[in-house]
Amino acid sequence: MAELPRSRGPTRAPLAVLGAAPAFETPLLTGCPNILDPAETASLIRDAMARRRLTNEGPLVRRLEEQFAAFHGVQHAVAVANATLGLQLVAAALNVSGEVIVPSFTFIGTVHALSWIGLRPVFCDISVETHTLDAARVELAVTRETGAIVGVHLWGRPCDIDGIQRVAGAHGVPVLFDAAHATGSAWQGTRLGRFGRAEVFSLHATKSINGLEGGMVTTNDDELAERVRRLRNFGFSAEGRVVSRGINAKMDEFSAAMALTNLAAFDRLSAHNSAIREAYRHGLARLPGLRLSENPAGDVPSRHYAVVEVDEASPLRRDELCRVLVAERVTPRRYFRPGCHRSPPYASEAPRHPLPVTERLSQTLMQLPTGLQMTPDDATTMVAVLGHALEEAPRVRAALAATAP
Ligand code: T4K
Repeated sequence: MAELPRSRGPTRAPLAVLGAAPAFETPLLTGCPNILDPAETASLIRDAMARRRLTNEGPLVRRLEEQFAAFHGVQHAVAVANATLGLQLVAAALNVSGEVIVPSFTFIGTVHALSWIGLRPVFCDISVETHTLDAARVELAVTRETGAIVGVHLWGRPCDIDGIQRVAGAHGVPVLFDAAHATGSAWQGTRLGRFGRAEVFSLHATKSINGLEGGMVTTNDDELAERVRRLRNFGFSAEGRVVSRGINAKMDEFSAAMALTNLAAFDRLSAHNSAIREAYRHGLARLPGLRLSENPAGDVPSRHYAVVEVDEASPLRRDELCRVLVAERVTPRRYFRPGCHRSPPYASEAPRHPLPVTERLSQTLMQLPTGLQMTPDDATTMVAVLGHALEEAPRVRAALAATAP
């Protein structure tokens, strides 16, 4: 961002947007990957290279599947190339057809995955407290065309699993959960992974457990797990015969190496993120109109997501605060604006059901960095910057207007 003329008057607050030096020398990114044990990861990758077993259900992928299943207390964990393909494999394995009830407030990948295989998304609103599917609204969205309900454990927060399953049970439709954000998360004291017909986790580099790219389908259903395994590998059975259609959704050994070492250090990452979140929470509590979004139903163990709610009491809007942070070399994210229903190709059709909470949250939430790239003191500095910006709101707004993006 261009430096602003200091002739606007003395800068009381040290804000880059008002011409001061940025608060951070090194950029802080929301989504910066965590690599918890680079030496062990490199050693596993060297071993894989020495074995020349690089993919197609190698030993590291199998070990990861065992450890992921044990970690989540579920019988089957099937490693896949990414969660997008994982969602498609589960939907295909369950022969889902027709319409799929899904939140609009999610990463576009949830919806693309389903529509790519011919399913028609029906967007449903979320709860303002949890940011996950509102079961009462799901009930209103069910029709004879409904082929499945896909809940998203957004920010690692468990969906209203009971409520959604009750609706699904009453109408005889399967439930799957997009657990892309939810590695390590628990619902009423039990780790996610066993709920619905299957759950699909992401091990993308930006997730709490990073496997470069990757995903994991979990289920307690033996037959479903077997079908997903087959579909993941061109329809080959364990005996090496093609017994159905299939695709290539296999995970490679390097991804498994990275995910294994990160999974082993989950508690360390959790503790680190916990301290960062505490610094955010403590600082934000003193700022008007800003607060760290919490899961009302309890803790989310990965603590990977630091989502800030910016309401009407804030003298600056969410988008203005994001620009203030960018000037300080911090990259916040406005996940998940504008809502999938407003993105092509889905925007061409008006949503069938009202989405007021989705509309509001897509304009007011801001996600801040966490992870090993930073310390709790960095979080405190970031909150101080936000506080200065709010105090100087008229000057900040004028400065931003002068450099409109
Ligand atoms: N369901 C949900 C609810 C999801 O959030 C996602 C994925 C999926 C399903 C599908 O899962 P996968 O098929 O991917 O397994 C990113 C990720 O690509 C995506 O995986 C993730 N959700 C989504 C929330 O975020 P972008 O387009 O926002 O990523 P990008 O490239 O802008 O990076 C985000 C930030 O992370 C930037 O500040 C840069 C930083 N970064 C990123 C990468 C990849 C790094 O510093 N290093 C890196 O290597 O989608």
